[in-house]
Amino acid sequence: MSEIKTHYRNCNICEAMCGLEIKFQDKEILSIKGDQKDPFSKGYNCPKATALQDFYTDKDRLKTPIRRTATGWEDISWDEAFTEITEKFKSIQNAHGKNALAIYLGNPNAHSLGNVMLLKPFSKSLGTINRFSSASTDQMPHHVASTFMFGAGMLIPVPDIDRTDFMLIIGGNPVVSNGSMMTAPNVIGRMKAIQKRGGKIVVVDPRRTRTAKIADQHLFIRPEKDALLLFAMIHCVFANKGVNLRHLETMVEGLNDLEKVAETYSPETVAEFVGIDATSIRTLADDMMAADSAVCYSRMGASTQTFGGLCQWLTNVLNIITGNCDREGGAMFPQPAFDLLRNHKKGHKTSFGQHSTRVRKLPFFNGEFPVAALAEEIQTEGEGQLKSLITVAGNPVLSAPSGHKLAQAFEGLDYMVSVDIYLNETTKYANIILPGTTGVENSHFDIFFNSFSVRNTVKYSPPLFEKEDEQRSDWEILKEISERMSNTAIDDPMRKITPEMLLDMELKKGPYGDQGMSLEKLIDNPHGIDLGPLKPCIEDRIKTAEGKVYLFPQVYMNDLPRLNAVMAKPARDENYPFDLIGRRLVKSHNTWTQNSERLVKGKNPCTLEVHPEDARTLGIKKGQLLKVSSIVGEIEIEAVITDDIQQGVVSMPQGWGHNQKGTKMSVAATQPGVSMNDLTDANRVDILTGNAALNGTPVAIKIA
Ligand SMILES: Nc1nc2c(c(=O)[nH]1)N[C@H]1C(S)=C(S)[C@@H](COP(=O)(O)OP(=O)(O)OC[C@H]3O[C@@H](n4cnc5c(=O)[nH]c(N)nc54)[C@H](O)[C@@H]3O)O[C@H]1N2
Ligand SMILES: Nc1nc2c(c(=O)[nH]1)N[C@H]1C(S)=C(S)[C@@H](COP(=O)(O)OP(=O)(O)OC[C@H]3O[C@@H](n4cnc5c(=O)[nH]c(N)nc54)[C@H](O)[C@@H]3O)O[C@H]1N2
Ligand code: SF4
Ligand SMILES: [Mo]
Repeated sequence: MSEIKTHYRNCNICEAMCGLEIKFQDKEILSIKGDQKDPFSKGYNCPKATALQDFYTDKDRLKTPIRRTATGWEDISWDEAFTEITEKFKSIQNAHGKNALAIYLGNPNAHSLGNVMLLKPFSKSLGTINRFSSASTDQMPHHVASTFMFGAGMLIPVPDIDRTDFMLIIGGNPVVSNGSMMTAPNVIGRMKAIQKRGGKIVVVDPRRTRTAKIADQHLFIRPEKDALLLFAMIHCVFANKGVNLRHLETMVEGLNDLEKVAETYSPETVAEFVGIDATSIRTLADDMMAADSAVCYSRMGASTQTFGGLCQWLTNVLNIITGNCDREGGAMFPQPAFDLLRNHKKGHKTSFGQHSTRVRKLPFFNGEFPVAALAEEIQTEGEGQLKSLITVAGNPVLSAPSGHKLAQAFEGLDYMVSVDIYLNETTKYANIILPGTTGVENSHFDIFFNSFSVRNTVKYSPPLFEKEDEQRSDWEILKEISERMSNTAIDDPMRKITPEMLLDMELKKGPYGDQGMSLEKLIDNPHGIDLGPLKPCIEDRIKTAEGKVYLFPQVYMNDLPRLNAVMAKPARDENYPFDLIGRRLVKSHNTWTQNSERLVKGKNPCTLEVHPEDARTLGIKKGQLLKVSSIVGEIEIEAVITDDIQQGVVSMPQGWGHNQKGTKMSVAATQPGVSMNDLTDANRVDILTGNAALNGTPVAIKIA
């Protein structure tokens, strides 16, 4: 046995970028703890970090390619796999056109240096317009709002949580999720610090979440009514002469138009629909205006709903007109060392809506179509029908709306490939699975999450363990497919390029390049480097043609009749009288971490929360099995009775349902749960952005 050594790296499971200290001996991990010397996370980590070890040692994890045959899966060599895949892809594209091949990219791609670097050339080499990703079940409305208001989808304002005096959290549960579109390790500590310095936190959520329990105030809201609440708050700001644009005075366009429209959304007009009384709405607006600095932060609950687009726009509007955009304690723009906007020209025309999906006409944006349209694009015959698919680090059968229907669509594909570490609910439909290395076997750099971070920091993590001979990294897999699909010459210099080479170049050309930023510098600083608090920088960072901030882009104006129609409709669907919303759990991450014994052990967490009054009306007892049905499907799930959930609303976790035949996740199968996305309806989308409306799904409940 050799000596015990220490390795430092960032955890790449969620967006928080916690620094970890890993003790190891030979190829065995002895302990995983928070790295006290990480300047950003300062020793914080959540229970999922220790499971990095479990993913590494997982017996179910695939390490070499496998191929589906009539009698089961067989191991094949990498060369055989790549040869078959490229032959099949090419012949399908020859027969049905380039666009007959689709790509689906899942969430872990965003958490991988190599994948982020390779995805562009990879997509290009496949030559198809049909790319889909988990972003359209997540944060698409944020990017659309930034595109139209600030000129670039990746120019996302994030809450300056460490300096704010007032934080309004709408549809986010960062105490459990550890923050999203807000990279902030130890969010609980940062929230408590707001309160310690005399500030206030208000949570708006149909569920009394752990975040709501820590906050100073919690307001229950009816699902999908956030746009009305935000409009009413904006109404109050105008009515109270509270508009204060500060240094954005000369940049902001559209204020008068906005004022006129906001006039119609008084707190009294919207209160009944929102489920929050007019006085509370007025007080909320007053509190935000009165605070020395304030920020409204809205997340998943406000994005994955039928008005996600309007919600993210109105959130930005509220921050701007209260003088809290690009200002300390407000919503600020990070300045990462790897600047994704380095080559983004001012006034660059957005791809939003340049194309639309064949069947339902949902909008193209940022190089992709909404995943809510994937099943129909596979199943609807005719010119442009999808015949083949490659998924990379994604599990849409469990993660996308109407996932069970997507599974049926996958069954009908001519050929499917998955780049994934597990044989799971999605990859079981593939003809070939190509497993990459993961977690501690990879080098890491957070390209995306530094762009959403509440503090500018930078860190590079080398691999902890060398990969085994038979293994390949995800990026090597993507690169090989790209080279074979585009017939790259053997002596082409591009073949030699590695993610590290590109990273080093970006760091040197980036905003800290003149201060000596480079990969070498990061290797010399294994705990990471602090680049300081966020700074006002909108004049330098804005990407609109004239350097203006557009407060009221036409796309949002066009969407208002849809919002107004909500106030003319009965609140409840008689057949499906409950609103289903999702919930995240401390010990699971989306659909894929449930194969870690220490994360899943204990009581079944996949339960339906029901309000005591609703339980009484329906005669439901604690622990009883319920049948929950929606327009697209039905599941059976155990009841939990709690007044943490609003009356008329029920909540269940997302990412479960690991009980399917033909999968190989033996630990997950012992605690399978059921899939929320067997109930969510792919036809319920935010029409503006194409984002899936996962929250607010109308459901019926009865005792099973
Ligand atoms: N109802 C409902 N649905 C939701 C949500 C919700 O709140 N409610 N949330 C949505 C959100 S925010 C998201 S981001 C999506 C996520 O949607 P997806 O990205 O489709 O789902 P994940 O569970 O993240 O899938 C990750 C996949 O990557 C594989 N994997 C893990 N690590 C690696 C790796 O290093 N390399 C490779 N190649 N594969 C790897 C896993 O085995 C798994 O198959 O789900 C969405 N779906
Ligand atoms: N432990 C853990 N952490 C995670 C993940 C995980 O699966 N597990 N997933 C990661 C991913 S991919 C993401 S994108 C982030 C998401 O991070 P968050 O957005 O913080 O996480 P959610 O728990 O989805 O929070 C959504 C909240 O919106 C509420 N909600 C539902 N519908 C509505 C509505 O109509 N209006 C309002 N106002 N609220 C509503 C829900 O009750 C919930 O509290 O979390 C990340 N972190
Ligand atoms: S909060 Fe996120 S980044 Fe931090 S240890 Fe947990 S999973 Fe990893
Ligand atoms: Mo996500």
